[in-house]
Amino acid sequence: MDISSFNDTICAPATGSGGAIAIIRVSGPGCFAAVDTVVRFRAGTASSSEGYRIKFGEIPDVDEVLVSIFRAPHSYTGEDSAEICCHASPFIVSRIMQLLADSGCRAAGPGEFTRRAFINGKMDLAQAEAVADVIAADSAAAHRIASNQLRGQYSEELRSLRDRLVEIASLMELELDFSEEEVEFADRAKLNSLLDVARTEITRLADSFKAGNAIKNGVPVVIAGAANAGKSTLLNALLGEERAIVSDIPGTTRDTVEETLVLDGIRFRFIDTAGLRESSDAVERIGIERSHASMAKAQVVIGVLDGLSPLEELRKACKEITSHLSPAQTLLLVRSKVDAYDAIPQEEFPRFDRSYGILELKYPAFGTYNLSPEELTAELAESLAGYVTSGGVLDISARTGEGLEALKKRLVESVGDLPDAASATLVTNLRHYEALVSARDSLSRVSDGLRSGIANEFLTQDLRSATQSLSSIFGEVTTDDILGRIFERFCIGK
Ligand SMILES: Nc1nc2c(ncn2[C@@H]2O[C@H](COP(=O)(O)OP(=O)(O)OP(=O)(O)O)[C@@H](O)[C@H]2O)c(=O)[nH]1
Ligand SMILES: [Mg+2]
Repeated sequence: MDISSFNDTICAPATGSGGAIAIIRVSGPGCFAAVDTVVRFRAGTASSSEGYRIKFGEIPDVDEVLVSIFRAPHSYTGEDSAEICCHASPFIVSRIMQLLADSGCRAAGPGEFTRRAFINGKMDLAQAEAVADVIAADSAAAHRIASNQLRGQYSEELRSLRDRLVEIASLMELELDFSEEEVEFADRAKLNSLLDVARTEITRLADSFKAGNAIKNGVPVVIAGAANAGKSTLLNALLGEERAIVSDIPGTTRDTVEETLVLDGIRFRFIDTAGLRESSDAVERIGIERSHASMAKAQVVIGVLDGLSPLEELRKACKEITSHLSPAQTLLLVRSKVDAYDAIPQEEFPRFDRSYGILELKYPAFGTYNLSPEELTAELAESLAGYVTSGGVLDISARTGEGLEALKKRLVESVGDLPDAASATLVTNLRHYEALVSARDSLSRVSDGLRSGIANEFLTQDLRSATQSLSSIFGEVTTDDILGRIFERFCIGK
């Protein structure tokens, strides 16, 4: 039985470049006819073969191949499908693709196989998205979350939550139908407690996004600060490689530079940014705008204060950094280049000498060196617009490595305890997170409305929109537009 709702046949290489063997996937109603035109089988044909068979054949002048046969609906897409296994030469792969095209197949776009699997009911939308996550997973925890989602455990949990909301909605709607007779079917107290339970659960799921996203994509840590403060040098020192260009010319970094590093089992995504300063250079200004955008998306911002700049400059830098932060973000302030202090002759530069008027003329940054990290923290408090830098300003030297272990420790602490990916259901997908937040907001309106006695017809609308938000996660309500956006991010052949 062909359950497919598509009438064309698609093909695509399913393996990337490199390796010894390549697989070309074919799916759709014309699949077996096309394969039979292209491949000369040793015995029989694809069209007459049973499903779950592997057949040996030859594509004249191209290659010897093995073809796996899947009959609808028992295939990934739910359609008649075949996988042609050949040698991985780019020439052979493109020649086979050409021959399939000549036999009526169309080259598939990104994610088209999975899109068909979803439309043909082989998996729900959350599972389809998990396919891409399983492929992209590069840590055990990320793999575990994606696998749970692919197996449908995640959808199950959301579906039962959605069903509970449907039940509440039907209780309220029933009451609505009989409103003329002033019948109150739903016990208000019971409704309230049902709503509270659902809202708590949705809030827990929405809140898990921070941890889920940290596991899947890494915790975004932006290194920000004034030009020449030592940001790129710090990135290189953390990574242990010369990733970003470093120079003594302010404005060296123009674009954001990104690299990941696993600390204590947690993946961090470090983003080095262009130094924050007034600039007349158009390209640098674009870079600085990107710095602002990165800072807005960061979970943690490492504010680098140039240890060789006067205190006034550091105050300005703090103001500049905090003006781009929101309360949910963590700020870690570091004073850079402290190795340079040691190079200063003690007799000329007594570190805690408070009568430094003359020295400041000679060394403009003396006011900065002169302060211990605690004193510096206190001096900067006013410029931080209420932000606290946990543990105070940390002295570091990217050159000697001083303070870097302490900085790493603070980074790990700032993330807190990540829930165990094996036991908790974690949300890792931004689309799901947004749907959950919208469901939670709708439910809050319902709860408030119930308490203040708003008419049921207004409340049921909000309840319905909460239900729809949840359903959109596993794709029971969806649009072509949403599907387009989800599947365009897939690789071709999946
Ligand atoms: N002594 C010393 N010098 C450093 C240290 N870190 C950076 N520098 C120097 O400071 C200068 C600027 O360093 P960068 O890392 O390029 O500074 P940046 O903040 O990325 O600068 P922009 O990209 O221009 O904003 C270079 O000459 C570095 O060698 C350090 O820990 N100790
Ligand atoms: Mg730089």
